[in-house]
Amino acid sequence: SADSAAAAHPAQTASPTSALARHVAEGLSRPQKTLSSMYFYDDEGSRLFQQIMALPEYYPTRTEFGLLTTHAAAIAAALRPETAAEPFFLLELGAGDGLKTKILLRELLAAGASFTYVPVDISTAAVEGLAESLRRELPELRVEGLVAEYTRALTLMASRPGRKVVLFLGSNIGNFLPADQHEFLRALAQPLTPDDRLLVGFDLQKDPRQIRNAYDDSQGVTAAFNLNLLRRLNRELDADFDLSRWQHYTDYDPLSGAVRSFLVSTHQQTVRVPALDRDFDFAAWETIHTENSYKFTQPLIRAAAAAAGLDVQAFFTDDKQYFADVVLSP
Ligand code: AVJ
Repeated sequence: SADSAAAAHPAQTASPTSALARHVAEGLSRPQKTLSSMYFYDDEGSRLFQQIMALPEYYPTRTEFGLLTTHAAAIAAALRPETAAEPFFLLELGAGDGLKTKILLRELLAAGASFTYVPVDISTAAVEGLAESLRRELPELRVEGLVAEYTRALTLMASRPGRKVVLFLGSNIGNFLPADQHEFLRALAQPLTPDDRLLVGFDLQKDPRQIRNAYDDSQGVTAAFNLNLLRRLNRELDADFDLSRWQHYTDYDPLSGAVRSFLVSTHQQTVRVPALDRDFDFAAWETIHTENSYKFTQPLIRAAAAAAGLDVQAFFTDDKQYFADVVLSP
C-alpha cells in the first residue's frame, strides 16, 4: 500500500531531495567548493542573462548575431539537404529568446525549405514562450517544442524519419571542460547520420582584457548574475547566504583559454542549508567556483571536432574574428 511504501522510505516521502539540493551537498563538500553554472538559469537568472546579452562589454551575442546576418544565405545553404524539397527537422539546443535563430529561420523559409523547428530545453516555460512568440512572428513556420535534456532529445528525434540539423549556438559549449567538449559533441552526433548537420557557436580567443571585461562588466550585471546563484539557494533551499559577504570574481587565463568565475567569501562564515539539514563553513577569501567559459582558436575547434569524430564542413566568422559558427557533419 501507499502507507507501507511511505514507511519504507520516510525521508524521500517527507521531503524529496531535489537535484539542486543534491548538487549543493556534493559541490560544497569538495576541497575546492564548486556549483554548476547550469543552475544560474532560474527565472531571475534568465532575466539577468538577457541583460548581460545587451551589455556593451558582452560582445559574443552581438557578434554572433552579426555573423549569422552576414552569412545567413551561405549558412542556410550549408545546412540544407541537397534536394531542397526533402523535409528536415531543425533542432535547437537551449534556444533562449530565439533572436539569433530567427535570422536563420527567416532565411530558410525565404529559400523555400521544408522543415520543422524543434526548440529543446529542460524548461517548459522557455520552450512554450519561444514557440508562442514564433507562432505570432512566423505563422508559416512549423514549430514542435520539446522539453527534454539535449542528448535525450536527439535520441528521441533519431527515430523520426527525416534529416536532422542541430543548432548549439552562443558558445554554450564553452561551459564544458575541454575533455567534456568533445565527449558532448560525440554524444550529440551519436544518434545522427552522415547527412545530418550540426551548427555550433564558438567564442574565439582575442585581447585578454576584452574577454575579461565581458565577464566583469562596469554595471555589475554579471556580478548580480553570479550572486543570484546564492539567492537561488536562499529561495529554493531556505539557505541563509548573506549576499553582503560575497563577491563576484572572474579571471581569463590566455594559456588555457578559460574564463573562470568565482563567488568569494569576504569573511569567515557558516551558512545553514535547512533543506539538507547541514552547515557549510567558509574561510575568509575561500571561493566557490561557479563557471568556466572556454575561448577557442580555429585549431582547437578542429581538434575538438576531430576528437568527436566530426568533419568540419564550413567555418563562418565575423570580420574581427571574435566568434565562429561552424558546420559539422558526422
Ligand atoms: C550562456 C554560457 C554562453 O559563458 O558567455 C555570460 C554565460 N556567464 N556571462 C558565457 C555567461 C557570464 C554565457 N553562456
